[in-house]
Amino acid sequence: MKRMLSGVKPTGRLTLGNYIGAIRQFIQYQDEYEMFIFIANMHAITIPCDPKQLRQNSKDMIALYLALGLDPEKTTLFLQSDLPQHTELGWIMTCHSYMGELQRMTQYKDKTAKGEAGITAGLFTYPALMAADILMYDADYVPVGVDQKQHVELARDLAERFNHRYGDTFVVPEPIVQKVGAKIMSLQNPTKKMSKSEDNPKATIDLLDEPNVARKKIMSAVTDSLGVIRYDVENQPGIANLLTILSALNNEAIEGIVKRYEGKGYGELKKEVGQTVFDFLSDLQEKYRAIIASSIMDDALREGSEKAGKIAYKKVAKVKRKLGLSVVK
Ligand code: ATP
Ligand code: LTN
Repeated sequence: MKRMLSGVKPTGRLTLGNYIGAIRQFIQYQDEYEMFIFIANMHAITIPCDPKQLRQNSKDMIALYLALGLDPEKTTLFLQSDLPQHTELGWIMTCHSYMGELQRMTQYKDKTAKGEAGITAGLFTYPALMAADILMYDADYVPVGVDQKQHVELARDLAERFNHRYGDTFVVPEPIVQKVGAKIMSLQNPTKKMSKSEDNPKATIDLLDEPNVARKKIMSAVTDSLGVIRYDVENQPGIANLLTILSALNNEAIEGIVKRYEGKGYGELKKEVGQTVFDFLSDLQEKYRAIIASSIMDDALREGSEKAGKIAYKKVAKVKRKLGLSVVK
């Protein structure tokens, strides 16, 4: 079975966009691949973080992943900071990355270009840590958003460089960039992506939003004045967005929904989308609360870090041997 790995940064609350665009696919992939999913909290601290918030975000993320259907029997789930091998291999990767390579990484480049103050050295070297996260587990595939593709490519280069210098050590990973198609847009500006770092709370549906509040957000979503229900992203992005959400949550083809709404008004469509989101969140949050109240999360993390830890321990030992860092055989 091929291996797949992905990390999620606990830097905010998960949105309906994150679920429909990414998490839903992870959950499908766990049947096809040997999956590793970890909370990339060592990456989160590359920018200032409130400790309480970081802890809460990490917990919520794990509980939500489990509530959404990530199965710890199939997926190895762990917290990056629980395994010191990540930072150990991260340092080794830093020592094999060139300044020029890291300077070309867009995330760092954009921030420096904007003249942002307080950029840490961690933000600069973070792609080397990400390469370590991936190479540690010999991942064949790494599903990421477009913005992260460049980092997976660095991991490929580092794997090849290391294998070439010291002999076969790492699997060269391949990025899998999610097909757009289910891109969920802001409810207030439907030409912009729904994003967890959005300031206007009315634009975004958090997976932990009170279901009634979420319903209201749908009811007040920005649409248009054309008055016809069609899937037309160009001219009716708000309606197209509502249709996409409904189609994703109900597993119903958009064409079918459009047919059902022939001759009907926006109010009716919003009512159904609102109710669907309400039901989805109510069910999800019930599961989330049960998970928070149980020991499921602790058990999943313990088992996950035990399994990942064994692989990580072996990999780092091998790398140290190759580098001449270990003296005893
Ligand atoms: P930020 O606001 O910090 O950029 P984000 O909400 O855009 O965060 P990311 O952490 O960058 O989310 O992305 C996590 C995953 O969720 C990625 O695979 C990304 O493609 C997907 N994703 C994020 N927002 C959406 C969206 N609105 N529609 C579809 N997929 C999304
Ligand atoms: N950098 C990624 C999170 C991340 C990751 C990884 C993703 C850290 N390590 C390894 C895939 C594989 C982000 O900011 N979303």
